[in-house]
Amino acid sequence: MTPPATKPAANNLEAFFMPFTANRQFKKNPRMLAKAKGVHYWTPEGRKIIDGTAGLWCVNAGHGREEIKAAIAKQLDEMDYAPSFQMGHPKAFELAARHAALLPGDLNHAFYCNSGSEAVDSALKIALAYHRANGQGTRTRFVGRERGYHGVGFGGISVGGMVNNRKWFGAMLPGVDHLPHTHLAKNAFSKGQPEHGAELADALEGIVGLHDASNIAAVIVEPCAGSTGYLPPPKGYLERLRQICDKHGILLIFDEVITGFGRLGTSFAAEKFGVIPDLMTVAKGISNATVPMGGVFVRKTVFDGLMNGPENAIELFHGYTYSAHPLACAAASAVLDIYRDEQLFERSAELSPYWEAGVHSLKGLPNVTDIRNLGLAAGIDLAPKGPVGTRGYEAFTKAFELGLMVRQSGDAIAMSPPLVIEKAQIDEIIDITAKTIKAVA
Ligand code: PXG
Repeated sequence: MTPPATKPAANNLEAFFMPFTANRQFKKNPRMLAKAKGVHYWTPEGRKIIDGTAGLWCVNAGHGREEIKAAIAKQLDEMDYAPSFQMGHPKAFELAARHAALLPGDLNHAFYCNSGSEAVDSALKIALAYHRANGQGTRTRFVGRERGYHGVGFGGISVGGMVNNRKWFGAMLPGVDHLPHTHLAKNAFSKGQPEHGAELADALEGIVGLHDASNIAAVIVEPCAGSTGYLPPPKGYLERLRQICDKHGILLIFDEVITGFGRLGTSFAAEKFGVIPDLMTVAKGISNATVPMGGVFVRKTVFDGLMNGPENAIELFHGYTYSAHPLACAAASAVLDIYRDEQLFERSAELSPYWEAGVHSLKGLPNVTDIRNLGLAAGIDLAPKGPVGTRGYEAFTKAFELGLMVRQSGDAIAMSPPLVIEKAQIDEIIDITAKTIKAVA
């Protein structure tokens, strides 16, 4: 059948199967967004909402950037699509060279895909292929972390540590262990990196003791856990993880889908903490969320390790139809220009103390049991009220009603405004958050 001539009524919400949403509840009382510019959204009725979360942690340079629009339009005029399998187009190579120049240490190769979930699956596969190419094909196990979020592919949920994202889906990757999460009660209300918990990284030694390093391919962690409600790494934790991985020849993967591209006041968390992973996954801010894009940044040693067969052999049997899509590459390159010209990573660092003071001013409000921050993001824990997530959901909907977009994870709310936010707008976010917390008491 050809598509029907008539369009369905504009208010027919039935057909769209919404992701990560209570479909029936939403469709009874929808929250719609119709327009975005700068750090604001507007509802179809014209109500203005301040974007406290940069969309879903992704619109780092703010909404409606003309420069990105122009770059995408120009690319669309020139060439809409080109394959990247045994073919190439200049923008992909240019973008990879620019990313390599931005990356810390010897991370200097870029593999592209279309989302964070794909980036994670790609990184896990690159790790396996690398070990096999180097005569260590027994290294097939992965280590993730409790409360980790690595997207929704089967690889990502296997190494991830969010129970609701795992419990429905049965079969997962075999051979995965999890480090303990780093949320310690004694670190409550820490400003920036918490003092306690570096020793939690030592659990990796236990896992090595159980399976032997010769069976372990890689460890994957978010340098600062995002989705679970924002957990900055304890001081010394990432350094310790790096040391243990080095000692045992285990690859370290940083999932920087949220921390990449300025969120922590540096290009990447790897730069901020001075800890260089072997592989880094990115998405979101890479294209300012205009065209879907993800990537895996690969250290020279890992890339070189894969380049050791005959020259006519494909080194990695992996890729996507839309790997390095020309529109995504054009957008990502324009985004890099904005980050550079407007010094947005530096701006994020400069605003961080103001942001920190703002979010910690919420201490003492009813039911606030912890506040965490690092860079331009924060997590606020609220004491549960009845089933887990009840108060969190109330806070999320109340904030939206009061004109602020936040994220909810259980009974925590997370915020991560666009890096172009002004101080007065931070004040507004804090003010509405305070009103929200009081309203859900
Ligand atoms: N890794 C990390 C660290 C992420 O935060 C992904 C991978 C997956 O990316 P894609 O592009 O496949 O969604 C993510 C995504 C939230 C929220 O509310 C977080 C994400 C996505 C949607 C909502 O915290 N992170």
